[in-house]
Amino acid sequence: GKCADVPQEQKAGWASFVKSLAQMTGDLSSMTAPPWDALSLSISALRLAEAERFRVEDHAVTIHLVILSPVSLTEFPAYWCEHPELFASISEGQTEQERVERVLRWFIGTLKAQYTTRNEKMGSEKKPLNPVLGELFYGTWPDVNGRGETVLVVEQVSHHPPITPQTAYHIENKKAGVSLQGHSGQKTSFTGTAINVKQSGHAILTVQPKNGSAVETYLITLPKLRIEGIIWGSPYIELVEMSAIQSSTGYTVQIDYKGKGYFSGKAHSFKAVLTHNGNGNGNGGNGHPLQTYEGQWTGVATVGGPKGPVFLDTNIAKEEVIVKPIEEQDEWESRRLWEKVAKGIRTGDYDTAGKEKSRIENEQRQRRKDEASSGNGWAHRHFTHVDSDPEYQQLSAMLHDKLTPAHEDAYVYKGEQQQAQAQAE
Ligand code: HCR
Repeated sequence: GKCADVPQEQKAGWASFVKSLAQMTGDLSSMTAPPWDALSLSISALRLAEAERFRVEDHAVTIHLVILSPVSLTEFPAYWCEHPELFASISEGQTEQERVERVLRWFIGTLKAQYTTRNEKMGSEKKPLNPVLGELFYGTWPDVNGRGETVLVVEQVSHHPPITPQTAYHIENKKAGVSLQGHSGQKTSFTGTAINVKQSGHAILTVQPKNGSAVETYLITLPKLRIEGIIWGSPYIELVEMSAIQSSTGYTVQIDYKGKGYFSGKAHSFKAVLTHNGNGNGNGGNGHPLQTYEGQWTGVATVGGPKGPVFLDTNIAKEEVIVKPIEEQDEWESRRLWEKVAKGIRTGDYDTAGKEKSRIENEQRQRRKDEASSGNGWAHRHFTHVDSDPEYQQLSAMLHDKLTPAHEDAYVYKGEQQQAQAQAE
């Protein structure tokens, strides 16, 4: 075979990982616990990561295949804003339709960062660190050219079964009058060749239009994804099925995702259709398409057909979030909390990474036990849990194709004022 001179035990590493995925199927679909715990990537993957060395015969190069990422899932909400100018400019749209188009442009512009960053930075999709309850991530994007400063607050708000682990986030540009509030979690299942990931949660975008129009809200649903390339040892993401954007102004965007071999034949493709659910005056009312947008969420998208004008070129420069140096961080802030584990993974010292990871996990277990015996549960720092989100309820009712359940819970941002108050008390 191709890897003939790769020692047997090294080849076995990835194969046995894939096998272990297959054996998980039943558990994964039935359990709400973090899927990657079920993949038992904690200890065995650390060992596996150490063992994975493939030699590509023809070029005689050694590829180190490490499936662990040194980055926690609490950092991921930053991907929503790596184009802060697209986010800020939503409120500058002159009409309702222009604003929903700007929301779509910003949303499509986030996908590349959300789903391809690990491939770009680390060579393939990796298993992120599984956040602990109460883990925090703070960041900012500076005010450049008067666009206003954007501030990100993330908190891991649930962790333990039977509740699906959820990450809550709030992103706001006060000057622009644009904010995003959401939470997300994942449920996974293995198909035999790929991992299917269903995202739970949603996001609500709130916009105060610069022209003085009334405040608008937009429900953003989260796409399903599929991790392909597992058996080849080079996992990457493809988005599948669809997601939607529903505006309080009545505009709906339905976005269909397709990979290679479908309508465009290109990987990472999408087609979005804009409709309005109002009475309509012949132009787009009652769900008739008003406009379409298509292309690749990793490349160029056009308006009104593949030959139409450019809607968005996702290759525009992105701006990574700015985070305080680790020494100045709170002990619950992600990079400080995971510092030693991350360093271990980065430097290939999986022994230390493993030990540090166990230390954190044991400490968490003890905390939960203490909380159970004292009767004082963990309190969220930045968010308040609500069983049914009224904004979600209103907007999801406007979505024609019943893409979403009628009710969903939410984690509402407490805001700075309330937090200052809580701290003073
Ligand atoms: C599925 C995934 C964890 C969740 C990650 C999410 C869905 C988190 C919310 C972000 O907004 C978007 C996002 C992007 C990531 O692509 C996705 C991760 C990809 C892999 C990871 C699995 C749990 C790890 C599986 C292990 C494989 C790669 C070996």
